[in-house]
Amino acid sequence: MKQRGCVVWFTGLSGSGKSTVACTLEHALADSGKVTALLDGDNVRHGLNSNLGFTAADREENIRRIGEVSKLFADTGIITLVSFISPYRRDRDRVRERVGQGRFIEVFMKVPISICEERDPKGLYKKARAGKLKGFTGIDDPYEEPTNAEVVLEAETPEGKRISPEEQAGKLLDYLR
Ligand code: GGZ
Repeated sequence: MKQRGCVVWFTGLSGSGKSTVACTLEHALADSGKVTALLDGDNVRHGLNSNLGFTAADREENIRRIGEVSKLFADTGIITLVSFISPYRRDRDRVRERVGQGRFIEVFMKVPISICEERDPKGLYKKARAGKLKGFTGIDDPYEEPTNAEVVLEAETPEGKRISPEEQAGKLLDYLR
């Protein structure tokens, strides 16, 4: 039977764990025989969108193109995992409309900037704080939190216990099922 395509759209700050969870989820889906694709900065910003930077207009165009590509993938029945900051609500909502309600699953990585900054895997927060990197999301550029995300993934329980990427991906898998 043909599987039903959809777009699982991860949004959140740099360092919030979007790509890690997307990758973990992709492996779990592949293990159960699903056909998936993963779009993230590594395969899109270096190719299709290599002419775009981080101004508001460029981010908007980045998300628009990714939205169109993810729709094409989903239309062919692929479970398409998409991992970009996508800081503007309006841009995400446009993709939701294009892909179609019910096929667009917005996943909000609700991780406080303090945790993202502590992780800082590429040292970008440090650079932004030092004024060496301008327009960095969460520091001197906006991030608009989703108000209608289908799934919200947090980094810690209310008691302060860390939630692993495997646990986060598990919650998403339950939702997708
Ligand atoms: C935010 C930036 C910036 C600025 C470079 N602001 O941790 P990363 O490195 O791998 O994730 C960030 C990535 C964000 O690209 P997106 O395509 O997801 O952004 S958007 O959806 O807003 O278009 C970060 C790096 O690129 N990066 N400069 N100024 N992140």
